[in-house]
Amino acid sequence: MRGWALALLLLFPFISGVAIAHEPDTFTVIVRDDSHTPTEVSLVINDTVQYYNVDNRENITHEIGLDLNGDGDFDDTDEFSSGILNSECDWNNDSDCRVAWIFVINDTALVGNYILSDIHSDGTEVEVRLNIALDDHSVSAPTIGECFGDCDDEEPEIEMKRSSQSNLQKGLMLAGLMMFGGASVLLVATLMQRA
Ligand SMILES: [Ca+2]
Repeated sequence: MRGWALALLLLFPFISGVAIAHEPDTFTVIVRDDSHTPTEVSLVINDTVQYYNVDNRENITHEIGLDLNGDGDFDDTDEFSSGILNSECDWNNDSDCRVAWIFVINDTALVGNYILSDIHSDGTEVEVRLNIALDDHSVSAPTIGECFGDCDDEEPEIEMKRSSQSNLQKGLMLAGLMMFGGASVLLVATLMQRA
């Protein structure tokens, strides 16, 4: 009898732990020659997303990742990628060959909304949207008097991390900055004239 009680006591933390924690989900994305199905995945920390390559065109491989500086590779600071994804593998002769990218989201540093790139070996690029949020269950409800909804200024903004900002966009940003700088100089000059 005492043994049973002890066993229940030992089991209880596990049972209650399972009840509270978010059940990790696994999402599968089918990687085709011109698109992904689904085109966008939203998940939370501890979930897994797997990108499964079914593009069986001859000699075409895929690589999916975050190309922050848009230079066509995934090797720079804060970038990450799937590595090369083939459509089929001969694992007897090549044990490193991969057909799927199994991305386990286990780091809160990954939270953010991503526009990843699927860069094909022929240079074609497909946009891949991946949204990673914190597990809602770990966030307690606001206490009375605190704000619900969009009246809260302190709501942390979800960071957008985008692959491959084009040179045109960079040029436009630079032009904008230069115009702003020019306007500031004019303003200062006008104020000094008045003084
Ligand atoms: Ca890069």
